[in-house]
Amino acid sequence: AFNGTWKIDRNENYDKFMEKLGINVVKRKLAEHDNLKLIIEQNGDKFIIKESSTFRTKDIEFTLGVQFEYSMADGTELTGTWVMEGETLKGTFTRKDNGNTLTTTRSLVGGELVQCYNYEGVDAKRIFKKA
Ligand code: MYR
Repeated sequence: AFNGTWKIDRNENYDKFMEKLGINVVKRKLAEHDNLKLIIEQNGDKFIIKESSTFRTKDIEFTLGVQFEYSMADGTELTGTWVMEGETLKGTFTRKDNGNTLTTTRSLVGGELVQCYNYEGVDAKRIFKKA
């Protein structure tokens, strides 16, 4: 159901979330308009995600429940896992530099892909439309 090409449509509270992560204002302004595109291919428990944005292109592979590493566009490194709960993907990641937890979910709402984020009490959303 997550399979396909998803293009960012809008953000909610993303600036405040990035500020909490410690990302400076210049990078935050660029990141608000990063034209993020995700191509998601799910095969059973295995996912391949092709991420592209104004910052970079990156392929990510993970298996549900299996820990993997991910570096954010600003270089911050995370380690964590995605699991499926019902129809929702739930991710729990730890920052390698300070040990803090970043949680995220992906779900389909009215034909859109909604990714929610939480870091240190600040919530944000990024909402994608199918290309
Ligand atoms: C994936 O499934 O796409 C890879 C793993 C994603 C982990 C969580 C991503 C958090 C990104 C936060 C962006 C902060 C702004 C630079």
